[in-house]
Amino acid sequence: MLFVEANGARIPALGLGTWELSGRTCARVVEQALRLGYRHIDTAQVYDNEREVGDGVRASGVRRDDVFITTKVWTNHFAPHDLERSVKESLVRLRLPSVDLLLLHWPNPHVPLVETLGALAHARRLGLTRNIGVSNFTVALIEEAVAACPEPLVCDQVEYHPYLDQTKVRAACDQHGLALVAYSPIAKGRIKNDETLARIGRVHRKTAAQICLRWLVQQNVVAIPRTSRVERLSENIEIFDFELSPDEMSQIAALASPKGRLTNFGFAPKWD
Ligand code: 1BO
Repeated sequence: MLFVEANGARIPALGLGTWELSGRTCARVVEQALRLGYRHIDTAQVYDNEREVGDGVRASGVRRDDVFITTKVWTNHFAPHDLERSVKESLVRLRLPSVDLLLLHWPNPHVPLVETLGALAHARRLGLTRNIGVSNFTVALIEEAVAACPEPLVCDQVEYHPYLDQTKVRAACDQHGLALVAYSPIAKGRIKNDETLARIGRVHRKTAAQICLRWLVQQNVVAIPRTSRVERLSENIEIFDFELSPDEMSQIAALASPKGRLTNFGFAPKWD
């Protein structure tokens, strides 16, 4: 497993995303993923599956210290007094004393960012999390957050896959030492029948999804694909035994389109 280093954090380059996984399926997939060698699990308060993630981690038998666990604070808990309480509730659901990474899930323009970041940093100082970061932040918001946060931020988690150009966010992350963590890294399955990825896959004897994930980790990006199917868990992790050429990397980057974004809620910020 490769790691991405970011402002003191060491994040496994491939993780399991759990958005839209629930109940027994979620616990079973987390357990299987850890048995297969995954060492990074991503959850969030709003996914309503922190309890099942905790169940899966315990059932796997993998030592807590060997797993990197992220959760995210939902935007209705951004007021400073509320953030700490909500994180403690997440930890009760996960049945853990702390997480490895705690993120602000989406920007919330109704609460001053400086106050929320102060509360996030305080949660770190209390030992509720080892690292802090943000998610769905634009370049302007990254700049504002880095300037206002009393503790180093280690990542921005955003949608990223070959159909969505994230050059500007990547550059801002690089400039400030943040890792870019990619959610929906295989574009919710839309890459499956992509001609370019399939052609490159034939050269390396890999699937389109494996080519796509390799393309991300080869840019020093962390990818957190989600799946509920055990065979896909194995497929997604078998990306560390080959390398894409610079020309193949460019061919994949050229697939980006202005209509590539798949997650765009009404409360989303104005994207770069
Ligand atoms: C509302 C969830 C978006 C991805 O984490």
